[in-house]
Amino acid sequence: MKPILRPSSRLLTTAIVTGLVTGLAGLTGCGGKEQAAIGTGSTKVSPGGTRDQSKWPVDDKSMCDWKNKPELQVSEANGPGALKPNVRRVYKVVGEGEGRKKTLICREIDTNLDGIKDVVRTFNAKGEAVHEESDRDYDGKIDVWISFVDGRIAQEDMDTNGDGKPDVWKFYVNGQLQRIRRDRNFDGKPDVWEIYTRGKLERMGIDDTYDGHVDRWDRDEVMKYEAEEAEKKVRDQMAAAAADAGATPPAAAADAGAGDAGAKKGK
Ligand SMILES: [Ca+2]
Ligand SMILES: [Ca+2]
Ligand SMILES: [Ca+2]
Repeated sequence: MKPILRPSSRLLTTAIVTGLVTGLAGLTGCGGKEQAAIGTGSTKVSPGGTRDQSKWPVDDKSMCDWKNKPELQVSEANGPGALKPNVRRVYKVVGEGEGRKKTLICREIDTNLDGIKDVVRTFNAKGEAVHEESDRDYDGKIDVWISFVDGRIAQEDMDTNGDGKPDVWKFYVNGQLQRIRRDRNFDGKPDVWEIYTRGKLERMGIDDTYDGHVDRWDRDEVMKYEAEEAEKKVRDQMAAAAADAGATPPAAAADAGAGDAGAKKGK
């Protein structure tokens, strides 16, 4: 009845979010590829937020530092699918009179259109991205931190267990993934080291005793890990599709006995 956009399926939400990514890529103007900073099409709503765009909260949990700073200029814009502004840009004004110009220093977006900002990016005087923080699972806590060098992604830290501290560290050189460190027991220290060549996992070192030293470098481990990840992805996708259809995930049920994934090869 109401003329508002109400995503009724994960597919539609994904389409909106994808549209947003596409829209954003054109906005950044920073040489390198736009790192996908957008959620996975989750229908989750951040604390204090709502999918009803007519009821968005007054406090959007801004992460740009602009309040009480009259020297800064703020612009609000509607991204794709947004009926009210969900993109905020903060500019610094430099110079006087004719030589006056404004530089973008911070941009923040409400990517899932729930009225709460969930990704913020800062820029240097050259207009290059410097740092980004985002709440990709929309639980109200930052879980991804990205650093840029010369406008290209250099490091991405991620919190996968929701304790607010990173446990996956990804390192990039010239925009390409080189290394990943993982902290499996969440003690703040890495215990898996992965080496990538041309974006593909090449070697993996495992610290089984959690003393900070690699116990084994394992190529087989790489194969097993990749097979497990591939299977997990398929299972997640099927479960998500089944959940959307309002049915019991048949794939997940049928798959219950297939825990010994290692032997299976991806198709
Ligand atoms: Ca949001
Ligand atoms: Ca989060
Ligand atoms: Ca963590």
